[in-house]
Amino acid sequence: MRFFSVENSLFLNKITKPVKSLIIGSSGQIGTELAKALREKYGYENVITSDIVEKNHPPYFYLADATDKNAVKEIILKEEVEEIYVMAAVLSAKAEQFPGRAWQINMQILFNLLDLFKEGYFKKLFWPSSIAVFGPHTPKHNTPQYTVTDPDSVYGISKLAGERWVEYYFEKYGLDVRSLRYPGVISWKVQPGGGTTDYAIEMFHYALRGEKYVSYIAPDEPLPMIYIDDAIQATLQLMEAPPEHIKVRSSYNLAGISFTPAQLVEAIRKYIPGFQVDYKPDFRQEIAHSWPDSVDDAFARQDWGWQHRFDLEDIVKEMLTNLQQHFYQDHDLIIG
Ligand code: AKB
Repeated sequence: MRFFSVENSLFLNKITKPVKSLIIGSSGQIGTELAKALREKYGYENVITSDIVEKNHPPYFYLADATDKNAVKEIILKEEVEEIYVMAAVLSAKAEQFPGRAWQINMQILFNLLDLFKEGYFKKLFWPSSIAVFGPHTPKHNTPQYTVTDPDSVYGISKLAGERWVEYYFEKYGLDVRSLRYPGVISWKVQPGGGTTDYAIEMFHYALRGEKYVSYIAPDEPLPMIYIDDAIQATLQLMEAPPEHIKVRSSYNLAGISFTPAQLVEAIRKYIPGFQVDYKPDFRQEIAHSWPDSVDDAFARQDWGWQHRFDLEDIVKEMLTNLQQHFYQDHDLIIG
């Protein structure tokens, strides 16, 4: 369990105190679900959230810019935060449009946290990496944990640099930083913004609205993807694992499933047969093509028991059911 224990010398019984976490970027796609999962497990008041946009409310929420080190430090001190999850980043497609800004934001947030960590302000850090660390010369199929990493996107370069830094801080200063190379994350509650893999989520929305979708990814381009529940489960499992089990201190490969746009369309058409799709690949297709088709996450499985639960069929059912129920009630779809 994820509790620090304090010895009570008089009665020799263990008093346990829940760990207090801070999620930076808590209003985004992964941050929203992570906050919910952590709060269900450890109590609402033990999970502090913060974002640059105000979608949540105080108490336990702070409107803050994570590139401002002092703003983050103030939250840590005020709330006695012990563990931090950094879910704020400029994703791949957006980063290609604003390279300098994306690099500055992604790296500044990480360095602020590494500095504060080194200065002793908290005890454990989760920092997300991505399949974007791989590049055109990486083996595409079942991409291993240790292989060629020659990303040619700004986002990928920032993630790879981040991986090198977190491992460096672990080796040099013993900082307990943990990381996952997320594939494309499929979720229904909050849409991501600015990612290459976002097409998969957009397809569900268009299908449910009865609109034609124009895919910016080619029909036969496979990409590694994961359902949000699996992504959250992996994050919690990694953070809860005893430190001696964490053998990869850069970032763990993480796999769910892989599919192409054409395969996703076919799976959605089982429920919405009239769903129309056109293909007009743009610069995001080039990014997608430089990423793996599938990744090998054997290290995550061996070291801390990772196993994904959701396959394509499960994801399609979950997405259509939840989106229909929460956003498109007027669409009379029956999912068996
Ligand atoms: C993106 O498409 O940029 C992200 C990612 C794979 O890191 N979803």
